[in-house]
Amino acid sequence: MINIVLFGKPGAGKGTQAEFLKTKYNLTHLSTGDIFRFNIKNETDLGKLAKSYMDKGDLVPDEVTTKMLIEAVENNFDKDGFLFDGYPRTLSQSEALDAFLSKKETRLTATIALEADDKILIQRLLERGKTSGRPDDQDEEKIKNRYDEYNEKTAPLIEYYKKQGNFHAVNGMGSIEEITQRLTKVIDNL
Ligand code: B4P
Repeated sequence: MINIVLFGKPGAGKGTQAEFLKTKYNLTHLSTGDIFRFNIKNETDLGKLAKSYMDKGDLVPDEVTTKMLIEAVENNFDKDGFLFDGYPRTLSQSEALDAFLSKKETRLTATIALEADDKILIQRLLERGKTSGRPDDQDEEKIKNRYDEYNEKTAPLIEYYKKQGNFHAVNGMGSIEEITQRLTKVIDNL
């Protein structure tokens, strides 16, 4: 199995790159953001709860997110591995994922971070906000809050994964195709 975490700030291109990588490497793509948005669209209880956090640019609580992610993994053991997009985002989520994968007698193969300047990322999100209908993409204050959440809760994971020896940083600036090529090079060498 090959299990990859795509890591990065909001708008870094995790979802964009995952679309290509999941097909090339026959991986189950699990985007916690997409699963939440699916539940919001269908007005489920989980969706209503997630919406109250996501609309403000806050992270959804760990217990809720981890339970949902583990259920999604359990139901999708039919491909060559997993591409985790937007999970984990906190230390508690990383520990929960490691413990769960170890119970399943597998582990993370790599955490790959897409790195880009905040200015460029904010521009991407505001651009997407014009058409996406996502409240968290439309307002600079909410976007700023998403970056504060990232800096406080998600950035510490870089050290966590560096210590595990499976962290790879990739330049996330340039065309979508250029970035795909950089990611492919890293994955092919794992
Ligand atoms: P996510 O859905 O994960 O979204 P994201 O951080 O906005 O996006 P991503 O990095 O995937 O960017 P994308 O490719 O779309 O999270 C949304 C919210 O859900 C969170 O704020 C949180 O509330 C909640 N949530 C999700 N997971 C959670 C967790 N684990 N714990 C708690 N809460 C959680 O790219 C963005 C834009 O840039 C697109 O329009 C794209 O077209 C464009 N783009 C991408 N690459 C480009 C490039 N190279 N050049 C130009 N434009 C590019």
